[in-house]
Amino acid sequence: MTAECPPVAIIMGSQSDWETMKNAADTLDALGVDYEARIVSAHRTPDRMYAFAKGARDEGFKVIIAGAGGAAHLPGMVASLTSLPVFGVPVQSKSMSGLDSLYSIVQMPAGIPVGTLAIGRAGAVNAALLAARVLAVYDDELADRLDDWITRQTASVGDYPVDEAP
Ligand code: RP5
Repeated sequence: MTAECPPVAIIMGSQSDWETMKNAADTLDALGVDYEARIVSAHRTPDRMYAFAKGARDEGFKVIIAGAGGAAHLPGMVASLTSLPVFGVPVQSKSMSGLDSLYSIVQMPAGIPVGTLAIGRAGAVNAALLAARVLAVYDDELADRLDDWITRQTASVGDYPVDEAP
């Protein structure tokens, strides 16, 4: 018996991207959405990337979150090889603070869509929330969990600023 494929694939170009992409994984955990995280590099493991992207729909994935930094071709290349929705997370690079990653991911030519998020942690969290919102279109229980998440976030915002511990 084969285990059921989780709905979300979180892929990244390098082990070094995990620190950022773990924020997407943690967010999906909080929402009770299953995922699988894999290292898939457009440049260092092009055959792995091709096999993953071509097979992702048949494997059972519904949404792909792809994080990469620098010359960040991974989200665009994967989007060119699958009809699944792809959300791209620009990982903050050392040399250009992630602007290189952002421009590499966001400037897709017409016809190959990548939903591009913010650089770094915010992008990873929001990619997970967007993936969950896509899945929640046909999943009322997940929609309820998303509503609860939003309610908790709202409740966590204080009315007045306080001094934080040094
Ligand atoms: C990209 O190159 C990866 O997505 C990563 O953000 C960046 C640097 O990779 P490492 O040299 O840290 O493996 O392909």
